[in-house]
Amino acid sequence: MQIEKIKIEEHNQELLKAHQRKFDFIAADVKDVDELLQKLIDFQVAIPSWALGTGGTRFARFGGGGEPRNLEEKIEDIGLLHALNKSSGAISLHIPWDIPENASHIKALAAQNGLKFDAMNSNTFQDQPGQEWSYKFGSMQHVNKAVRRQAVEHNIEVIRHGIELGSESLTVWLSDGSCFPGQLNFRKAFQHTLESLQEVYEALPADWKMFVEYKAYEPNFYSTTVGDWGQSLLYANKLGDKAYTLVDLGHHLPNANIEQIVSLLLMEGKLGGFHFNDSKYGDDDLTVGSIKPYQLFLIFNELIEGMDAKGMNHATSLGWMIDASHNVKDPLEDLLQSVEAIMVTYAQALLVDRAQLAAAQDNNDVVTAQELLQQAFRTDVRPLVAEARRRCGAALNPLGLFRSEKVRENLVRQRGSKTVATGL
Ligand code: AFD
Ligand code: MN
Ligand code: MN
Repeated sequence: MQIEKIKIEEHNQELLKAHQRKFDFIAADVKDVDELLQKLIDFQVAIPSWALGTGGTRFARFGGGGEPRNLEEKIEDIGLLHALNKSSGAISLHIPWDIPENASHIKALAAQNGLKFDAMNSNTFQDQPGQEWSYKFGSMQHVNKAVRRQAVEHNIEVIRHGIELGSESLTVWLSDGSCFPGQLNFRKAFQHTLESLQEVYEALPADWKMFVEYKAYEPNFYSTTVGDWGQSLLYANKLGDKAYTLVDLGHHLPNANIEQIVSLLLMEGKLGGFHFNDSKYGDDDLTVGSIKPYQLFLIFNELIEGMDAKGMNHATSLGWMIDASHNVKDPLEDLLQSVEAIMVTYAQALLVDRAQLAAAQDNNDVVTAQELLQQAFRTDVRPLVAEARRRCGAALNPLGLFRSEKVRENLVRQRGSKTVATGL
């Protein structure tokens, strides 16, 4: 299904008057409003192929209808999102779930939908049918060289698929670790993992990046071999210039100061990619901004501060992606909410008066520093985000149009009520 341009125009026309009033109100207070809007227009967040269907927990999965049955339909769904918000112009694939049968056809289909191929994701946390060696006791960390070899070859295979599609990065998330004390020799596990990553790194094309994602726990509950940003940074530093740390918001221990992590990784030139989601307890994969919006704002504040300090481009220097799972919501509606939350928070962080904040910090004026941050956070920037969308042909209210156009009902009619997306 596609949303015609004319539908978006009609929708915008209907909302225009009320929107204009709210936009004029906030625009009057913003310095260089056109420059800010251009930054919002340029900012794109990749959608992972695995977030388009209903996820599940280890207890149950309550599937919804009309979910994409193949890679073509996943691209079609992200094309829909992108038509509505013009902020989700990229797809991130997971191999083997999304192996393209005909790469040039898939590439053309993505281009038709205005989509690029973001980072490729490898999978050595599951055994696939017909696979020779099991990953039960890890992949790149494994005591058996043959298992490590298999994991390395899989990652090289993923790079090959990515080259065909025009992707430029590989994200490696390893579930490797141990469930019980004594199970693993930590040093050996690290060395094996490093050697395996080095072999994959050797296979990276010159213009590619490798993102090493860390996670504190789960599925292993005693130790994880890439367990935190320190370990990820160790690997990335040892691998070389093309290797970076990837921060997934749900992969920290409770109350970790993620904004500080982000700041220091940027300082070291080693922050490469970002996975957005929200959580209350762990890797909950909930809608961005649904639980801790102030934390997200503080993270964005450091992202902008750190990127500006290095002259980085907000839109293109880092790999931005949503990494979420939807158990009770319509996945597409949830993704629209997540993208909106990201754009709102980015806009708020752009409003922070950096010169005044630096002066307050230099004067140890703690009160002013807090006022400056909260002034930006408490500003309702939604009309700015909506205006950026309107200016590039997207909908003033993407979620509203999704519902009034009965997108889900149409997808259920086309695809059926009991479809399951590959990988879920
Ligand atoms: C994991 C990680 C990682 C991985 C994904 C697989 O966040 O990004 O690729 O889930 O579904 O928790
Ligand atoms: Mn992730
Ligand atoms: Mn995760």
